[in-house]
Amino acid sequence: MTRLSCVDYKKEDEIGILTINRPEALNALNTEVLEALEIILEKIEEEDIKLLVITGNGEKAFVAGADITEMSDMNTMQAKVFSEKGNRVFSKIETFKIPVIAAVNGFALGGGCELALSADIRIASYNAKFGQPEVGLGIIPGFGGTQRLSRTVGMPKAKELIFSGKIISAEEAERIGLVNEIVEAEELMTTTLELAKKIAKQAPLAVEMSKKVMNEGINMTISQGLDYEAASFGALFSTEDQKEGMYAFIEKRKPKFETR
Ligand code: CO8
Repeated sequence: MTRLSCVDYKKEDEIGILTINRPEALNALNTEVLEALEIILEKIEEEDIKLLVITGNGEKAFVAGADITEMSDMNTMQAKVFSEKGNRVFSKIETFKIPVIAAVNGFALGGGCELALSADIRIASYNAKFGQPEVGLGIIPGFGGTQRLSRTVGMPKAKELIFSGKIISAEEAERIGLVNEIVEAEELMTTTLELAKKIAKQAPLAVEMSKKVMNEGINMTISQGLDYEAASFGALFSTEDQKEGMYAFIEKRKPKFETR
């Protein structure tokens, strides 16, 4: 287990687990937490893992937002710097080579919802709650919410949530596509790790490339995206994993992927 400030990291087989550990403030993100996340994420990038899980410590909150106390007296420049710091960390998560799953164990509000949005997949417990309550504080989402929420749930729903600041249940979040799956709180980690292990069994380069092609393709025209897919599809045919995956099928055995 590595601990830096209020962020814990441990490795379980091929899966990394990152925990925001500041339960006394419902895991709110202050500068210290963001800086610790930035440093730890850089270290994790060098680790031999196939998937990263991000969660919050305690039963109540995933992350209840950016730290309101710290933000309250910021001036324009400080707020911009804080927003850019968060964006740097969350973009790193979004573009992480390996898949990232957010295991949302409670409140995911403001910056917490934005952190979950930067992951590839969100699994939530029934007690999780989601929302972007920033307008009630006189600000707007500043860690990517205005961009990633609409790309995830569509512009009308994102506008409804951001304009009203309303907090929605895990069931509602699942209904609108913000959450992939909801489970009982005590099953959150088991379910998340089951999915993580299933992903970890697939050909690593293929998983990595599908993430990249999907993430980058969404900002392209459909024809550019299809060209990008074809080029990436072709590139995988010069990997051992493609030969192993296909020959294992033909030889009726389980593939043994050696990459990474
Ligand atoms: N920041 C700082 N402290 C917090 C935060 C937060 N976001 N959320 C909770 N806490 C603290 C509380 O102050 C309290 O501390 P203390 O015990 O010292 O009084 C402790 O955590 C427990 O919280 P509560 O007593 O309030 O617990 P409740 O169960 O009564 O309520 C809620 C739980 C509903 C989650 C409530 O705490 C709440 O509304 N929190 C704030 C939610 C929020 O508005 N989040 C959005 C923040 S803004 C944001 O995230 C913007 C992101 C972009 C930033 C861009 C940079 C410029």
